Amino acid sequence: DLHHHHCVGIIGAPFSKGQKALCASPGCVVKDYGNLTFEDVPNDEPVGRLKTPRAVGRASELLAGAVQEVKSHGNTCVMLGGDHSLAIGSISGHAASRHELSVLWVDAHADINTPSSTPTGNIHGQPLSYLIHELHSEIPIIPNFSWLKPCVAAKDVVYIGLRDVDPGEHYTLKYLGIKAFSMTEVDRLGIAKVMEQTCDHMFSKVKKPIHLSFDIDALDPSVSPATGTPVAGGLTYREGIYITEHICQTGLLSAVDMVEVNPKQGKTEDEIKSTVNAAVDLLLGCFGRVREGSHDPDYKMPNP
Ligand code: 4U7
Ligand code: MN
Ligand code: MN
Ligand code: MN
Repeated sequence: DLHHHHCVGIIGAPFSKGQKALCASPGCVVKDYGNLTFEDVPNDEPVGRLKTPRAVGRASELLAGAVQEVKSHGNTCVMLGGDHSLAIGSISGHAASRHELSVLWVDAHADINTPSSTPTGNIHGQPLSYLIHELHSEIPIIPNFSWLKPCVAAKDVVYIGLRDVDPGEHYTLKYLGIKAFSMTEVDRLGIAKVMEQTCDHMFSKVKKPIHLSFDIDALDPSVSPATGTPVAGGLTYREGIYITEHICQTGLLSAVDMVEVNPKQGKTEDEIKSTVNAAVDLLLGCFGRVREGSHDPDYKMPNP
């Protein structure tokens, strides 16, 4: 059955309580797994500083199951968010089917606050602290999170695009020695060297499947303004596309999150269009669209 071989499975995850996108058809088979429905969780009072923890825990568990299903069919998984707290579910579900993963986190933010270091209480600024083994002792018992187990090693995480990192996050990055290419490194090295070094780091031992978690706010707000926490000085459209083309060429891309695309944050129709367009083009880059163009092996020139 066509739909169960080498195809891309798309899950819509319109969830925004840890703080929607559309897709054009790329040159591969796409199976739409539909949108998940997230029910409201009543009486979702803060736990410590965490806002709406029960809703986030429930949504993440549901998404983890959906991602696991897509992976069990052998498909590459695309999750369209929704906010970045969804990566808790997406990466957990991916890891459940694939053992060891490399995680490439493309974001203006490090999203590695712990429930105690968070300045805002928003869980979309914390997903990596729930997922990384080395941070396990920082995570308290939280309602609706009991299903969750850390599943990623600190050495298997690489960041690109950082430019708004909180003190507690910076401490954690240094303490755990996590590989990070902030915008300073992108400026210094250029995106081609950044991607070379990213892959050197990810493939230093064995070739693990790649989980690409792409927060649209990694791009400059002039390109993708329709997002909740824009930060000046981001990646250009071209640098973003280069990242996806390079990751596609490794042949190891196994799951993608495209998150923090939020049409409600667009001030004009053009702002929304530009943001959604960028997200679509990044996904097409992930699945083989190349800027030099391409043609099928059996392509015939039309008769003159
Ligand atoms: B996103 C922040 F304090 N660090 O923790 C926090 F600046 O998924 C922002 O990357 C988090 O968009 C941004 O709330 C989360 C804040
Ligand atoms: Mn971000
Ligand atoms: Mn993020
Ligand atoms: Mn954001």
